[in-house]
Amino acid sequence: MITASKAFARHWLAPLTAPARAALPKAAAAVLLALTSGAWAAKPPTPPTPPVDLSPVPARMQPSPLPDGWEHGAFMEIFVRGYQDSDGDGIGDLRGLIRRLDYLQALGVKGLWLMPIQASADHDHGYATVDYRRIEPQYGTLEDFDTLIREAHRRGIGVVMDYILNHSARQHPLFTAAQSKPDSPWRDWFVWSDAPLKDLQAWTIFDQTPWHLPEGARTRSRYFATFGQDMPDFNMRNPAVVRYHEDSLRFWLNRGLDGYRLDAVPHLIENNARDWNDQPESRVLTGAFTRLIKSYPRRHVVCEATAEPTVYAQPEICGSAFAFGLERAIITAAKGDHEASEAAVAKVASWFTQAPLSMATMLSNHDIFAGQRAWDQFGGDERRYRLAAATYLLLPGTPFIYYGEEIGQAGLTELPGDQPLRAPMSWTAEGGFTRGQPFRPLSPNRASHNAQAQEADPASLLHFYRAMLALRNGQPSLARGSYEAPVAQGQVLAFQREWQGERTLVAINYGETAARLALPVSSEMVLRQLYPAASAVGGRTEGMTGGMSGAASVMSATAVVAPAAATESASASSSMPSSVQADAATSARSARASNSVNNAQLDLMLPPLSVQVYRLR
Ligand SMILES: [Ca+2]
Ligand SMILES: [Ca+2]
Repeated sequence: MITASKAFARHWLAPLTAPARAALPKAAAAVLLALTSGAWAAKPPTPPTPPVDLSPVPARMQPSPLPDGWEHGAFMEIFVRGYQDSDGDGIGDLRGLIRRLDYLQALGVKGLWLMPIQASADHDHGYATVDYRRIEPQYGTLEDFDTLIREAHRRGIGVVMDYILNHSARQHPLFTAAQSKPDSPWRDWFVWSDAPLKDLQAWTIFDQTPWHLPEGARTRSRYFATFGQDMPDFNMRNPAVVRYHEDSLRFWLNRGLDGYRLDAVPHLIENNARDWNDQPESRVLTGAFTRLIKSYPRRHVVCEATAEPTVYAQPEICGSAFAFGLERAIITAAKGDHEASEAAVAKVASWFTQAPLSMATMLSNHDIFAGQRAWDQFGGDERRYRLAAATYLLLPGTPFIYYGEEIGQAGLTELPGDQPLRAPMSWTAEGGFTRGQPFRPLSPNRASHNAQAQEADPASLLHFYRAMLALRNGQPSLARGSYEAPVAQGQVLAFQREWQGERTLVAINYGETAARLALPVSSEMVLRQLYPAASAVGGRTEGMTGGMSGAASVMSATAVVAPAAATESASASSSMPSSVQADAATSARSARASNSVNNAQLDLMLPPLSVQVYRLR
């Protein structure tokens, strides 16, 4: 256990790494030595004043107001700058986000991932941090943050935020100090080399050298920056740097934050020009940060680890990591281009037979390497869009919806890099994001695809997302259950989920033609249709599949099952044969479409481009 006084000494000594210590007058060194050994007779020397708050932050733990397992609910990834402006300056902010919490609650999300909200230098994505303990002034204040946490919790929603361990902004005051004076106490907080550039040529990261001369450099020392010269890497081998991050992580946890999305963790520590990605040291260090965060009750950690996501999802490293690669397979499966789709269906079906069920899933995010916005990838084909959404929202993993995805928001065109992915959220046909001039153009399809219009239309994409989240929130097996009996049959995917005796079956047909799926099941099984809503049986098929049924697919989607009372009695008596009846609702085009259970075989008829979900028991 670290006492306050020892922590103080440790803290002030920490920045004084070898070269700095050597430069200390002997007397001062003696005093410092006395401090570390716990002798407090001498007065502490006046330490250099840090240009930013580096004070230790002891843990202050409170019980979490969130329910057990909250992190298995769906999250929304939110770019605060682009979500809702509250004061007319054209920039989204925390007060604006607070105003939209009711919308998020009604959608059924259980968690928010906020892209960086700490003070940053880039004035866009926020990954160039200048102060780890201050809210980005354009987004609001600490008080706004506290209100956001309180109001989110009141709605049963947890909040995790981005934390950038690997690097700061070039404008971070510690880096500014470090680059201006080689004898700065913070010089060793970053990574330097005095070697001539020709000796550093072996280093190439993302097709460029990671070694950069500081601005106005008077020496030949270069700093190391994995993600370009604007974001210098911290020296994560320096214990003082690690402590600073630990304290800063606790700073937000103490205020009630529910966890972190840890950015770029395979890049924490580099060994040499060849061994710089995903080094064992980075895994160990990431695991230590995760343990700190999870020492607080019910906190969640999700890592961005493109190198080996399944490894980083292991409990000893992050517990969860984004399942990069799965999003492409899901979108390819849903696009339906025959051969590619079949191979992709097989890949999707087998994914969670290999990967930890705790992984984080998505269709796309704020980075262009993860693909365009889903709307653009599907060229506006909403039927296929829905199949992709259903797939990742019903598979294992914690799904992360990218803001605007639930209304089919289109990306921008003709902007560089990944800016097209981060337009303001389309709240109304006019935009509804700001009463001022938005910081970036609005989405081109906002007239038809905005939250207000879709709220009013029960057949909209927004209502489809709500229906999928209602399934997850109503059936624990879909949120946190096992992954069993995966089937990839041509363009049909089926799988089962089980949690504490509740078993669900999901079947998705990505093909343009109806498909029959025969599944072996227990002879005592009782089947209850959860989606499309059983109440729609016998009604028009349009709408039953959430609007996916076009004219070509007017064919019965019905399954069907004994009435609830018969269902109960059947399950109560194992000697009775399954009572599931194929009460085939028929359509003009197909009188044969029906689902049935016979002799331990379940026959499902799947209309084209459809999703069916059943409860089995
Ligand atoms: Ca604003
Ligand atoms: Ca690094």
